[in-house]
Amino acid sequence: MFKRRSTYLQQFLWLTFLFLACTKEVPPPAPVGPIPSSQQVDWHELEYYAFVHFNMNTFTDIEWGLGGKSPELFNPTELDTRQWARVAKEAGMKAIILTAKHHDGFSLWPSEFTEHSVKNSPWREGKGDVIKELAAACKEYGLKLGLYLSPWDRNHADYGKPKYITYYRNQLKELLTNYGDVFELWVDGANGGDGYYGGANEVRNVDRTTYYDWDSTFALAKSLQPRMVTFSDGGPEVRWVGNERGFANATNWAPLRRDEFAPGVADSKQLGTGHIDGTHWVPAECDVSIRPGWYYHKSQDDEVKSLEHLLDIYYKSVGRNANLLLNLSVDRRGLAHENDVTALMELREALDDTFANNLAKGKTVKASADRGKGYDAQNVLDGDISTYWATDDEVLNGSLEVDFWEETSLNRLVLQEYISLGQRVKSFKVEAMVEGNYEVIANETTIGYKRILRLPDTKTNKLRLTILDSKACPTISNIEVYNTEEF
Ligand code: FUL
Repeated sequence: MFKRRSTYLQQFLWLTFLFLACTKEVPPPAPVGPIPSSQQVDWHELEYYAFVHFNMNTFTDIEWGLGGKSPELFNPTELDTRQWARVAKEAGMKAIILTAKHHDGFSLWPSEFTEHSVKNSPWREGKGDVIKELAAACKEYGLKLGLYLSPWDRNHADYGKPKYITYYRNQLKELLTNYGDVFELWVDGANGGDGYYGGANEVRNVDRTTYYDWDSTFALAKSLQPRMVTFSDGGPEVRWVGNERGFANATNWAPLRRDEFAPGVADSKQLGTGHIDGTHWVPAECDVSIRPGWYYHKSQDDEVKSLEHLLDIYYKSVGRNANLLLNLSVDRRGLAHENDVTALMELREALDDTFANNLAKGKTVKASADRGKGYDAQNVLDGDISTYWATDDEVLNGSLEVDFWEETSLNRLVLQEYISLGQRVKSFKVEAMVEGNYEVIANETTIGYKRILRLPDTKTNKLRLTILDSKACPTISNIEVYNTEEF
């Protein structure tokens, strides 16, 4: 009798222990390295958006205006920012960044601080405001608005003197106060050289690291738009990818040793990869034009990038932990050109086809180990990037095996890390089960917010992702698998 009681007691204790072990809250992994701000997390999720180069250069047929052209030349005949927004929306883009002022200094809004603007142009009899129209169109189509304000101003008489900084900041204040929410401020690296400069027609150079006092200028911008991110060669919040081809490197860290850079002072080779030991979260943005030039030139109407080229750009930007800022060269009518629109829609269709049917959805996934309750493998297939698989703190590698239950053809793999805890994975491999054995089909380095792999055409019933090395325990939030006949 006594023996029996003790068995019941033992069983009760054992079950209680198991219950507690299974339901006990496991603390999340500690963050590692720099982590993104919530604005930066939102920025990552935009992934793909439009650049629009449209300004005085559109009417003079050049890329870099010297700054001395008359505002009379700015005269679009059918300017329709709603068309830009409709095109961007239908292309699956999430925002539009417009050249409010390029290096020639012409301002697309009636700035109080210069005569070199739309207010002295024949367009809308000098009463127009392109930024205001675009802000309204973006709102109507549910897109975010971003603005490019060139620090270099080849029109302004004071460029190169301390007074110009006040002018630049006054213009910044106008743009960031009068047009509602701005999601990104785009600061170009081109600074100084020859120009009109109020009629002086000379060469003016500035010290790129000190002239603009960027710390204060960016602080002012952020005080006016706290949810906005600031872009320049080396950040502070979003960095240039180091080329204008639209390609990030396969190894791409969001962290950057930011203090080694300034707008216009950048070793572009480092920007495509970032730094494994980066001190700040400064993810890369890939800016590239759909045509050879940034501005519209009729002579380039037949040089719009092919679908194959655009897809390659997509995989080497969005697919490599960077955002894609694809430029449309709005023409002299003030419309996105038909050839650009056709190319964009082809790209959209190809992406929709490719990523329509996630073959891993609803399937099972097994991990080599997990951290406990809340961090199990199935989190990577739940379609929710706020849940993730993680291992114990001291486990820096591990694998996830997706079981398709049947032979499945595949050639695309999407992977995501839970970046709010930092970018961790240093290297990984992908294997497919072929005739009972695993065969390596990819050997790669970083993942980050998103990595998309173009895998060889593979037929398999199981796919295994193995994290080989990581800065700290891996945190994988998403796995998707596709099969496509597109490039
Ligand atoms: C460059 C500029 O000089 C080009 O004109 C263009 O605006 C491009 C996006 O950035 O640095």
